[in-house]
Amino acid sequence: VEASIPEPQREAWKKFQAKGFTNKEEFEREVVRHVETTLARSMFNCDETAAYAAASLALRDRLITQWNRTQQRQTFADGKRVYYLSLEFLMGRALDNAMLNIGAKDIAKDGLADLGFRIEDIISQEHDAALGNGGLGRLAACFLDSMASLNIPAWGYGLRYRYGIFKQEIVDGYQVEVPDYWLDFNPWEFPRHDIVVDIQFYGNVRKYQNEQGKNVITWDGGEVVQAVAYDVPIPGYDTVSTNNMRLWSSKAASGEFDFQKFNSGDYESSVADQQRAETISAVLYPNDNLDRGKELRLKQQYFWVAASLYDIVRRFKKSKRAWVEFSDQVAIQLNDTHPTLAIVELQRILIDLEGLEWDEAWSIVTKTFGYTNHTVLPEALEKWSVPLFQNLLPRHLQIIYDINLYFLQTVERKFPKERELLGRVSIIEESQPKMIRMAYLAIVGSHKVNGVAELHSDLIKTTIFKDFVRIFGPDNFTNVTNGITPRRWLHQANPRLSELIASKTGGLDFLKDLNILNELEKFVDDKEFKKEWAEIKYANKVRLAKHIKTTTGVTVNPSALFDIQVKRIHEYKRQQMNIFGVIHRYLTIKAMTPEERKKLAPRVSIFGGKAAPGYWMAKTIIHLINQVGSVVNNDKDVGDLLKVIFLEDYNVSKAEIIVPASDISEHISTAGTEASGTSNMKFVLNGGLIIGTCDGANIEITREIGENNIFLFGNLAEDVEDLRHAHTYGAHNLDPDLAKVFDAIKANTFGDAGSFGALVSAIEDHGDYYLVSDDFHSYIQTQALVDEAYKDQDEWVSKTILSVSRMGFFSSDRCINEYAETIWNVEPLVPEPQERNG
Ligand code: GPK
Repeated sequence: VEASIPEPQREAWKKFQAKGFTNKEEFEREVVRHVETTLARSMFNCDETAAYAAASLALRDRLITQWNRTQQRQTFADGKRVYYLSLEFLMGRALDNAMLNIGAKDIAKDGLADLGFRIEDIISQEHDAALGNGGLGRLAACFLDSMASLNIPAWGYGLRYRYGIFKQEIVDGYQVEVPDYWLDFNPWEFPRHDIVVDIQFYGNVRKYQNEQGKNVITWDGGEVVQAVAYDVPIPGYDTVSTNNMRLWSSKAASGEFDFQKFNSGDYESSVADQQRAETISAVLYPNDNLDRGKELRLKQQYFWVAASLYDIVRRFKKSKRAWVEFSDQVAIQLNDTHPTLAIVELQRILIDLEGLEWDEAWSIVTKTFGYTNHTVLPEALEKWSVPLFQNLLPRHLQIIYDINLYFLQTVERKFPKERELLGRVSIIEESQPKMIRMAYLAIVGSHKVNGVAELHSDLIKTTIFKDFVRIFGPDNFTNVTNGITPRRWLHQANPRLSELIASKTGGLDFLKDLNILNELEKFVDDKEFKKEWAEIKYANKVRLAKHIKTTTGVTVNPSALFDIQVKRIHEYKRQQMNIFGVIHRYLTIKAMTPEERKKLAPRVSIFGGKAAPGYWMAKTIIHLINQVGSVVNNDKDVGDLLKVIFLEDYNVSKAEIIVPASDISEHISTAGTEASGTSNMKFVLNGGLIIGTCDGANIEITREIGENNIFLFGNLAEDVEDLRHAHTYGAHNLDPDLAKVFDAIKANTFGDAGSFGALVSAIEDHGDYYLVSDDFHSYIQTQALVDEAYKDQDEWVSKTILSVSRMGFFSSDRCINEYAETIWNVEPLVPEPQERNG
């Protein structure tokens, strides 16, 4: 239905157009209005939570005006849009970012002060939007920020989980999971109760000839669930462009809550139907780099993909263009294989519903999609069991079989003599039961496949996707090295450093063009500058020390070297190697004379990160870290020389406190396992150095900042396979220092050794798959180099300044520009000057 206001009445609309605030007084008026009318409170009843709510509502009024105009402008321009499909968006807090991006932070700060509040206290009231597990989800959030900031017409599509990633509590040294119910009050989302899509599951497929003699395929019966849209505005930095993130929430289809059943007393089953529908978007699966093949997860994937594609196709059809133009209007990026069903769903829409021929449809599909791979770990590559899939999505299975058939036919024509090749690249794995290999489906259905750092992109081409490079040619495979948004990860997290940089580079332009950081290079030997630089780092460490004190009760010395490893707990990321190194340090200190101890650089080893609830080994690592902490932190011989801290519930807002406070951070995955890593970039950008392996983006960071400014160690990716082979078939010689660490653990130094048996025997007896022993010596030696280097503070500070000055490459703006040019073929849509700030 057309619902636009007729021309004669539009004058009245324009006169009363929502404006929001443009100065401090108007901001205050809006805040007070929201406290009094929206929240029904008063100045006698306004705590920080209420002030946060009212300030956010005032901000969002401004945002929504910009958002509406941006959408109108994009619709009118009728150009190409990007759709970023991601099951995870790890957004963190929105208020500070919204204030910064729309340029209202100073107004809000002064206005809130007039009303009796400190802006920092108000910002910290907000609950993180934690709809993601780790790097993959945070990358999607940085990308949204960059796409809006670069004026690229783009929508994010995801799921509106009722529960985000669980909150982590540490009880007696063990991780305990607590549900994250975050939607109590969320001013940043707009329910669109008028945008509802019916999504179908199960049922039957029928094939028949219609009156014109054409073959028709229908899919019906089964269960129907409704997808309701919730929109979240995504403001760009220093632009009025405000993009949209649309999250789908599931609810029972009308009629699903069966009043007949209800009235006849069958309450339970009528309620059960409703709950079953709502379960689909209820919780985020808490696994990082792991696929578990659960039916509900597949339901989530199809629910989200089908709703998003319905939306995208509907928008395209409004433009009345021919189908061949679809990929001129639409670019869809698949964030990992989670949305791969979109390929099948679009093919289904085109052939079953729109009546296109297979080949014509398939050509549109492959031009539309791009696929980003984020891991080579075999346990993370998605596969769906054919029987499970057949039951839930019978028509989609047929289409997958057809896609596979045509694909294998072309392979056979191209490589007629290679019989085994067909089995190797088949989308269907001939196992018991048969499995659908989602990464293969994603490759076959996309025009570009990319990895997320150079080494990773090379590895996928030479290992897991090697056959596909031969089949499709090397041009279909490319690299786009990850990036991070400097708005959140420099300016918001480290306001003083940002201010100092601004004072030397002529303002905040570096937040839009991070290569401007280059200009800092001339200050590497500037005494005054270095002093300020070092003071800011110290202040950030004091801030973290306070957080440590209030959350753990442990006092740490801010002058000590802060050594930080925060990320999801995983054997491949090797937090176990870090804690073994800490134990080695502890044993070394214990064996020293008091004189020797005086020469040692004091260190605080800080850990943080969540273990997947079902990942027992990761939970054991957390337990060991806490046990080591309770022994070391209470040992009088050690004092300030070593403290071991586990920070509870690592998340985005805590990262904003932790990242600016590092001297050294650890990125020590087994070479070849960490696709990119993004926290490595964040730490260096904030004036910390890193110790790391030659893995993921560490390699490119080294290239940019120079090898004198990074502590690299360990075996190379190219040697990993041979080393593993040697463990399996030769004697595995345990590193002697590591052997001493194990002896201490076995002597119950850190509590019952039995608790840690599995950790030790993974290395001693089960092949040491992650090469902890092989890399241990190199790791310990390199940590000693860190100690030495830290003693020369003057040199250390110069290294950090030089490093920051060379980090421009790692802006997610650079990264998004590469996607836009090489994969999406999409142009920015820059707002007219009069639209800005008005
Ligand atoms: C990769 F496969 C996955 C996954 O399931 N979750 C996840 O966070 C990460 N990732 C990689 O492990 C990181 O190396 C990478 O920087 C990040 O994705 C973003 O690309």
